[in-house]
Amino acid sequence: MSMLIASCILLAFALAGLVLMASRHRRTTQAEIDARKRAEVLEHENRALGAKLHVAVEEDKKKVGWLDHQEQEILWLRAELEKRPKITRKTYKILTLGVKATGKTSLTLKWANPLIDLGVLAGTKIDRYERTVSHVSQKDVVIEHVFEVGDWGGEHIVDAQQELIGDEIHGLLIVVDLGGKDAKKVEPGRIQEQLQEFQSQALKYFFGPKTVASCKTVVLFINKSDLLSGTPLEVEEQAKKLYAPLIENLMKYSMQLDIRVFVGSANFGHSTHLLFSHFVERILPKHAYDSQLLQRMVKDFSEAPKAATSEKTIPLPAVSASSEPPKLSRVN
Ligand SMILES: Nc1nc2c(ncn2[C@@H]2O[C@H](COP(=O)(O)OP(=O)(O)OP(=O)(O)O)[C@@H](O)[C@H]2O)c(=O)[nH]1
Ligand SMILES: [Mg+2]
Repeated sequence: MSMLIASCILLAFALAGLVLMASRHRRTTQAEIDARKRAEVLEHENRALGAKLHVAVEEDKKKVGWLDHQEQEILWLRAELEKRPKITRKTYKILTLGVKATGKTSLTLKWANPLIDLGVLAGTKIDRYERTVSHVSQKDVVIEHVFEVGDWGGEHIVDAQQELIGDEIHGLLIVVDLGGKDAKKVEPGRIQEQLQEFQSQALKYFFGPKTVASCKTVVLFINKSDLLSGTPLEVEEQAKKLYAPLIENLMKYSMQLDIRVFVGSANFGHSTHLLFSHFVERILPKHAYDSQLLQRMVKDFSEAPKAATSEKTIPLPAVSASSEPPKLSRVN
């Protein structure tokens, strides 16, 4: 009996062992399957990453090649720039002054850029404009010759005088008129006012030693000639007669300074283009002409009315050089 019980117990133990082993075997197999699956997934991911890495490496190579190319191009451009002539600027200063609303701004804009549409102009304090006049090559340097025009408002005539006295200026444009802002006819009272403003004591103050030394030309522009009637020659005569005392006072300086009188109209563009040619002729050294400027000057002189060109003109130089069209730009 006890033998039987012992055998049963042994059998039970053996059975339990077998069940345990079977269960362990099953778990091991499942883990193996899972591990294999994970390995497969990882292998797949690895292949995908490998492909991506390959693309990235190829792109990197391309970028390195592109950067190399860019660097080559930069070096080439730098070398080209080095070969190009350097540009330096030579500036000539022209000052515009006169009492309020004589048409200084209208005139400045017109002579510096004849195609401008004047529109409505507000009173000025000071405006500065730059106009490129010519480009001339000298060895490996291109010199850009520029007119810098200072347009002082009539209310700031004292500041304008200060600049005239203190700075080196190359041209002076005094603008007087024949009538006020919206005048329909000549206004003698206004002319008297301006004759007073530029009486001989004041001119003495204007034409100090510094001005005499640096200023190449003084232009008196009698503006608003459209308020007079008659032929251009008659209008010029009448306007000059009205401003005879001022012209006489100015002419006292004609031994030291080049003095020129123009009669015209900023609004109608009468005589305005002559100002440019005149300033070029008087201010710009002859070696500073380029072919385009020369052409323009020849054209202006051939078109100029007889009265305006009756005075002796300086012969134009024969220069050949290329240049861009003149530009007018407002400074600041
Ligand atoms: N009839 C006539 N009017 C002109 C002429 N030129 C300018 N004007 C007028 O005069 C007024 C003043 O012109 P501006 O060019 O502003 O004069 P300005 O001398 O610059 O004036 P401020 O800067 O205030 O000293 C404007 O109403 C112009 O239309 C002209 O040739 N004929
Ligand atoms: Mg003005």
